[in-house]
Amino acid sequence: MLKIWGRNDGSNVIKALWCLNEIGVEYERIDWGGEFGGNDDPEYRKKNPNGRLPTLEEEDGFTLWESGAVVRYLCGRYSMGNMCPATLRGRADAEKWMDWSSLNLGPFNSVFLQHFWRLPEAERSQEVVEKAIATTIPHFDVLDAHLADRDFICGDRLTMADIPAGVLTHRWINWSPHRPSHPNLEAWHARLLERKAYQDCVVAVTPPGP
Ligand SMILES: N[C@@H](CCC(=O)N[C@@H](CS)C(=O)NCC(=O)O)C(=O)O
Repeated sequence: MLKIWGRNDGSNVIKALWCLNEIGVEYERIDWGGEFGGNDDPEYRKKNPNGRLPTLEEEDGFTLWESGAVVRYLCGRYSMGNMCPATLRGRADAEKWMDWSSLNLGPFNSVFLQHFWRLPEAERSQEVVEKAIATTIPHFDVLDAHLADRDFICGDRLTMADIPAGVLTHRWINWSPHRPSHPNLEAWHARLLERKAYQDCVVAVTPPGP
């Protein structure tokens, strides 16, 4: 059976898990990293030399790391023409939004986790969090405008394009209570909330915010 190495609450692991749950592929998840440790285990490093999560492993020994690559692979393998758009241009468009989301919406997630949960209390700074919010707002302005005339990022159905943004938007909405209103983004998030896979893999494991 396909394996995913990684604790179930890491934002990058969640991308792979939500994707697998959406496409209905059975998998085994191994608690790894974070409080479970194991990232420096030499056998694990053979699978993923970065010692990070997630790592996908198939029965024949094929391994893959880097969450965006894992999501693309899963959608291409198990959901071509659905989660993975069938045309080259459709796929490029979805991949564009996947990369854009991780690059632009991801840093707020890291800053918040550090300054709300992980750093010793004396080193936490609300100012740093506020700066990360201010830097991230223009990116959400872009996504909000894009969603004005479509239900999902690539059109009328969920695709792999929604995965990284969907994971990071749930954190944004829960962790930045004073953010500006983004009605199209919020409507899209509400549509994601209707999905069991999103509830199970994203909502259920998102740490609470302020
Ligand atoms: N760019 C990588 C980042 C991987 C990454 O940093 N993952 C986090 C978890 S979300 C991690 O491994 N953290 C160390 C740990 O949890 O032990 C990806 O998207 O897969």
